[in-house]
Amino acid sequence: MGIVNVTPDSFSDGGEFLDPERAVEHGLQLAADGADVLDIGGESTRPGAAEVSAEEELRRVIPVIEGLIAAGCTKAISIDTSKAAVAERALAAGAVIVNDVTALGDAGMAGVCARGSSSLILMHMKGTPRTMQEDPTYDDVVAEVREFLAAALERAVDDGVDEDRIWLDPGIGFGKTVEHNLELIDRLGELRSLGRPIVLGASRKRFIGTLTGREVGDRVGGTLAANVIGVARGAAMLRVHDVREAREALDVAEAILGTREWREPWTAVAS
Ligand code: PMM
Repeated sequence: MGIVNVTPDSFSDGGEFLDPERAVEHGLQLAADGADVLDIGGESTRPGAAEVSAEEELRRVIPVIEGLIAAGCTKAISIDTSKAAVAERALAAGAVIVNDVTALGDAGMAGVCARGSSSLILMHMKGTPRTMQEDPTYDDVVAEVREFLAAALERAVDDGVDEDRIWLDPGIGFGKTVEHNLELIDRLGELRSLGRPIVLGASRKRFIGTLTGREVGDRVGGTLAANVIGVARGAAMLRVHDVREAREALDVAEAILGTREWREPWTAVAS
């Protein structure tokens, strides 16, 4: 999953692709680089980020979705939003996946996904982007994240979302210390027992900067290590900025580790 952030303030690429034409161009490049999915986001979720209105989010993302489709993009388009109204319009414009970092924080979200027959990514976050990095604590981070995702999965299914279309994400960096992030990646396999494929979003995140001393645009080496270990522990999709490098690392990792066990259901959803 390649990231297209249409925001002025995302932590790693804020402001770079605010112009729809540049965002479309970037998305097409990520597709050419080997992304299966393009994740279009109009609201930054970095720690401390301010909220954005639905109107502003729509103004940012809809032209990009429409532009990608008009340009002949055949990759699955994902809308990174926590607002049901934005998801609904994005699905109508051609998106097929809703990436909800609040895991149904908006009560209308599951209904929109059910009606639109979209896939749905449910992510764990402790608190809100404004508060999440204020001393997050857990007894057992993996157990708590697992419990949260199990409850979100149940709610989504109760609200009519097809269980086969749901993906789960531990939310690296969302209310977690460096140690929490490392433990979640190392014990990612424990989330597999929920029976749904796992998405991992570690790309360029702060814990990688802490460990390597690198600035945000210079974290591809650390990102690849996190992603390859994530795949070895059972991640089925990687949300990344640097698609070409991730694809190459995955090709080699998968050649070593064997078959792409979760790829089949994904292909069925995307086509
Ligand atoms: N991280 C960010 C935004 N959206 N969605 C999912 N499913 N998982 C993530 O880890 C995730 C996300 C923040 O990163 P960005 O500002 O680079 O988009």
